[in-house]
Amino acid sequence: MAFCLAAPSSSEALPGFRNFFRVKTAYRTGCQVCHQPRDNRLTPYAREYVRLNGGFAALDALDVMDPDKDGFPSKEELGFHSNPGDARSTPAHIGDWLSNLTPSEPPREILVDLYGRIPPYEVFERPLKRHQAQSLERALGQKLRDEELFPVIFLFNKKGEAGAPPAPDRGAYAFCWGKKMTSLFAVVAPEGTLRAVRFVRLYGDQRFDNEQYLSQFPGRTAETLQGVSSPRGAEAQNDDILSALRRCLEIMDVAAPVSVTPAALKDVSPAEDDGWYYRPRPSEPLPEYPEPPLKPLPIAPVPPAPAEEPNGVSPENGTDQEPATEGANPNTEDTNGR
Ligand SMILES: [Ca+2]
Repeated sequence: MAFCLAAPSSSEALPGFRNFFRVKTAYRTGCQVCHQPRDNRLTPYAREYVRLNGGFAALDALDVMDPDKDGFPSKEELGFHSNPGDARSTPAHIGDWLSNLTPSEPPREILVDLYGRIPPYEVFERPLKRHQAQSLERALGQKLRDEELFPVIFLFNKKGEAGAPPAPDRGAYAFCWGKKMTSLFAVVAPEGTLRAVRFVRLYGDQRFDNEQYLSQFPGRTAETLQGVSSPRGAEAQNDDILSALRRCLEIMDVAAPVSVTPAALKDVSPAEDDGWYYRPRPSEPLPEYPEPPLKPLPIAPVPPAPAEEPNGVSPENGTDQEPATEGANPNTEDTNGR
């Protein structure tokens, strides 16, 4: 069995991070705020985000900073949909970084490793509700990170296969936030036990990414993760990994339990939900940049308003204002194998 440090595609950002950032911007962005498109290295914006220990507090602090040193504070850039992580993108020349946004994807190489191919999958994206987060924190005995409030969960083998199992495998990214920042992908079988764990990115002790270590995970649950033994001398990093995985499994169980129904498989914009989510503070008026004029934003147009019923009530609930970027992506079908 091959274990590898997966080489993420140039567009990859962990989907949870991207959704988290979307709460900041109120529009969907690409991964290039935080990753260099050429080699996936962190941008100045992301390096500063990490240095500030992430979360909403870091985003707030970054508002008044200019990490890409293009002369525009991040908050101003985001107001104009320019990229605060790329000096070539400014309010006057935002570039095309918001075109061709990719949908959230599971790690392809890891799926092939686990299943022998990329199985059909659905994506479940819904922020944790406040009561869900609070009960999780009580159960875990620790606070969730801000980024963890925006889980992205993949449901495999949900449909489209003859003889597909009645309940899907579920998969999600887990992220270790610590001295050795590391990301993993965990797949859980319908009965609630781990099917496999793989590293997406591993920094620090490379002995974690071997069969001896990873073979300890199948069959375990959040409760039995502590039995996973560490490479000698790397106990602190092992604790970080197990803690991140435990939170990931608990979040998965709360956000997308095995009984999750197709009707729930809807991408919900955080702005539509209960109102407790982070909102950027009201901003001061932005200066004008008349020369050259701002181009139309390169994002998918808002779909035409639905026809009104005779009673004047829209047949849709009318709250989903998210541009249909993902559905319009020609790669979606290939990605999902549908
Ligand atoms: Ca800037």
